[in-house]
Amino acid sequence: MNITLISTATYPSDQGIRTISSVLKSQKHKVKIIFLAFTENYSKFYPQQVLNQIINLSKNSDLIGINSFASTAPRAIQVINKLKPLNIPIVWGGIHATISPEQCINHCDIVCVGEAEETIIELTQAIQKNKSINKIPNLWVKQNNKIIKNPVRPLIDNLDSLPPVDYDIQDHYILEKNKITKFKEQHLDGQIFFLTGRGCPYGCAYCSNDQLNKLYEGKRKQILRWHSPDYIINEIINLKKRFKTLSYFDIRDDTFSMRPTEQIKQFCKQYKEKVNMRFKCLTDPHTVSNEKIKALVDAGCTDVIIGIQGIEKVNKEIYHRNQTDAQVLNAAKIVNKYKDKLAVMYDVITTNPYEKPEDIINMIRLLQEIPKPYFLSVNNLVFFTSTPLYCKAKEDGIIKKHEDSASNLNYWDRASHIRLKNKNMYLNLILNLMRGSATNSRFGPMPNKLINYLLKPQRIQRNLRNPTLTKTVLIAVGFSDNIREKILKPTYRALPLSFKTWYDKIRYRV
Ligand code: B12
Repeated sequence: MNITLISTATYPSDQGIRTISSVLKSQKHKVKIIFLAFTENYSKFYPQQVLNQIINLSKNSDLIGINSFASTAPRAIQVINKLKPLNIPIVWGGIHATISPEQCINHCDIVCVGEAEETIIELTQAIQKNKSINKIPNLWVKQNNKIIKNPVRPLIDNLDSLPPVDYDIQDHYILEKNKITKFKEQHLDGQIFFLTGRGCPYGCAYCSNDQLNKLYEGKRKQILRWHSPDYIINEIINLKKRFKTLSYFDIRDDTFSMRPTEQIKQFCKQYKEKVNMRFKCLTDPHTVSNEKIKALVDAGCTDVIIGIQGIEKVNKEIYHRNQTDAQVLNAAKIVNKYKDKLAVMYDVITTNPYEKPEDIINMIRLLQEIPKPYFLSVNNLVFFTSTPLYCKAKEDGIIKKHEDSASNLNYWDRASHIRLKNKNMYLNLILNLMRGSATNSRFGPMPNKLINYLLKPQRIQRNLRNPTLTKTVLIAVGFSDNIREKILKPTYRALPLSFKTWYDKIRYRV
C-alpha cells in the first residue's frame, strides 16, 4: 500500500511516527512521512499553499496517518478537514489521540489509542482485504454516527523486537519557510532526540503518563520497558554513520537514570567504546546516584535535565509526585561534583493556581540553596486534558472554558501564562525571571540580592494585594519574549551548524 504519515509535532525527530513508518515498511508498504514542524510556534495554523502541497503529496495514498500533541491538535484538525474530500481512510494516532479520543473522533473517523505498531498493521491488512475495521483493538471507529470503541491490546513486551526507527530521509518531507520540501540532513540540526524505553511508573498529576498507566492498568504489570543497551548502541551507531553532521544524541526518556545501575554502566561502557559522541539525558532527584552520574559523564554525557517541578509539599499534595526536598539537594550535590564536565538544568513548574504564596517563596529558597552553577528552566503549568490535575481544576471551577487550561499558549509566553492564571502574579513573575543561568551571584537576569530584596515580606504582601507594578513589568516581559521568539530565535536558527554546536556546548555553562 501507499501510506502517507503526517506529523504535526514541533520537531522532526518524532520517534512515534518514525516507528510506525518502520513497522509499515517491514511489511513492504511504501511510506512517506511529512513533518509539519513549526518549531517557533506550536499553535500556529498552516497556510493555504502548505495545505495544497499536503493534498498533492497524499492524494495517491491508500491510507493516511496523522498525529499530534494536545497543543498541535487544532492544526491536525485543519489538515484532516482538508484531506477528507480525498476519500482516503485517515487515522489519527499519537499522544493526544490516546489521551483524548473523545475529542479526536469528532473530527476523524478512525482514531488509534495507545501503542500503534500492531494496530496499524491490522488496519492495513483489513483495508487491503476490504474487511471491516470495527473490531481492531486500539481503534475507535465512527460509522453512521455510531462510535465503536475497541479496548487497547497489551503493551509490547519486548521493545527490541521493533525495527529501528525510520531515518530513511529520502522518503521524508519537511515544512520549511511555509513550503514543504524534501527532508535533508541539515533539518536534523545536528541532533537526534532518542528514546531508549517507554513508560514511567510515577504518574504525576499533570503528566500524560498518568493516563497511560490507567489505560494499560491490568494489561501489564509494569508499564516501564527498556530497550537493551545492545539495541540502542546499534541504532545510535547506525545513525552516527548515516548522518555526518550529528553533534550529539539527546536521550529523551522521561527518566533515563531510572534504569538499574548495572544497565547504565553497560550502556555507558559500550557508548564510550563504540559511539564516542557527546549526549544529553533526563533524570530525576529520586534516581540520581553518584555511580550513575559518574558512568554517564565518563561516557560523554555533557548535559542532564533534572525535574524538580515543585517543593516537597506541592509535589506530594498537588502533583502526587513522591519526592522530597532532601532528595533534590542530594541529587544537586552529586551532579555538582561533575560541574567541569556536566551542564545541569533544573526544571520547575510555575503558575500553579493551587500554590500558596509561601509555596512559591519556598521554591525560590530551595533554588537558592542548590549548588551553582546551573541552568534554571521555569515552565508554566498547562492543564493537559484528562490528567488528574485537569479534572481537579475543572471540578474546582478553575477551568471553565478550554482556554483556561493554558494549552493554547506557547510555553515561552510567560506573561500570558501569568496573566491567565491571575494568582500570586508577583511571585510567579519573580520565579519566571529567575530562568536562565544561575551563578553564586545571580539567577537569569536577576542578581541574588535583588531576589532577596523583592522577597521582603511587606513587599510581597503589597504587590500581591496590588498587582499594578507586576502587570506593568509583564508588558515588558511579553515584549522581550516576542523579540526573542520572532527575531533572535529565527536568526539563531539560520546560523551555521558549526556555530550552533559551539554555542550549545557553552550556553548552559556559566
Ligand atoms: C521527545 C519529546 C519531546 C521533544 C520532541 C518532540 C517532537 N517530536 O516534536 C521536545 C523536547 C522538543 C518536546 C517538546 C515538548 N513536549 Co514533549 N515529549 C517528548 C517525549 C519525551 C517523547 C515522545 C516520544 O517520542 N515517545 C515515544 C513514541 C514511541 O511514543 P509516541 O510518540 O506516543 O508514539 C506511539 C503512539 O502514540 C502511536 N502514534 C504516534 N504517532 C502516531 C501516528 C499514527 C498515524 C498512529 C496511528 C499512531 C501513532 O504509536 C507510537 C508507537 O507506539 C514525550 C513523553 C513520552 N515519553 O512519550 C513528551 C510529550 C510528548 N511532550 C509533551 C509536551 C507537552 C511537550 C511541549 C508541548 C511542552 C510544553 N509544556 O508545552 C514541548 C513543545 C515545545 C515546543 N517548542 O514546541 C507531552 C504531550 C502531552 C499532550 N497531551 O499533548 C508529552 C507526552 C510529555 C508528557 N508526559 O506529558 N517533547
